[in-house]
Amino acid sequence: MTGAGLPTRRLFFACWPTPAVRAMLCRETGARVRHCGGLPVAPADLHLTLAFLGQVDDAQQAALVAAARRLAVPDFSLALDRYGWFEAAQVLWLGCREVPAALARLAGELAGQARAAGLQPDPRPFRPHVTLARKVRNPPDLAPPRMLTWPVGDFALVESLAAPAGLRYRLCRRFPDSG
Ligand code: 3AM
Repeated sequence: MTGAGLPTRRLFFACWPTPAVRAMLCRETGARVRHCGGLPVAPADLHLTLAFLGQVDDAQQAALVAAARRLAVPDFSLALDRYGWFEAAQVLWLGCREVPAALARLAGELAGQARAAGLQPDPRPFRPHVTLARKVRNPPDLAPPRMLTWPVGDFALVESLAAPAGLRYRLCRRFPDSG
């Protein structure tokens, strides 16, 4: 609910892998995830957050969807070539040594759209990453992976849902629309 009592959804924009990219991520990171001592993110939930939006009401969602449809279609390669660990969040992640300018631009544009819709996106600097495991309490093995290439041709609006076993994610729609 918003302060005005409107129903809301907890939403974020993300790069949402295709089944082929998802399979590659699982195949290439599986051993590292199994040995990190944490809770693996379900394969179906792997993603790269572009802009976390928080609680969004229907009117804000409609404005965000209209704005997202006007953005240029992403078309870049993301080289995933490093592991990292957010110690405070206890998260093992996969990311990139060099952030593609197109990725940083897309994240910045979406954060701008969120502000325009009256939301307050995360003010911290954008650190693109795919969370692989949570509750990783001790420093994991961060030796770099074999470089993985994710061809990014779209982005997605995703809902974060509280489930008995923790958070799960629901793909709302991709941009550009697939159909
Ligand atoms: O993509 P990852 O898994 O790193 O931690 C949440 C998750 O990050 C993050 O948004 C992603 C989708 O839920 N998140 C949750 N609450 C947040 C907040 N208040 C947040 N990011 C920024 N501010």
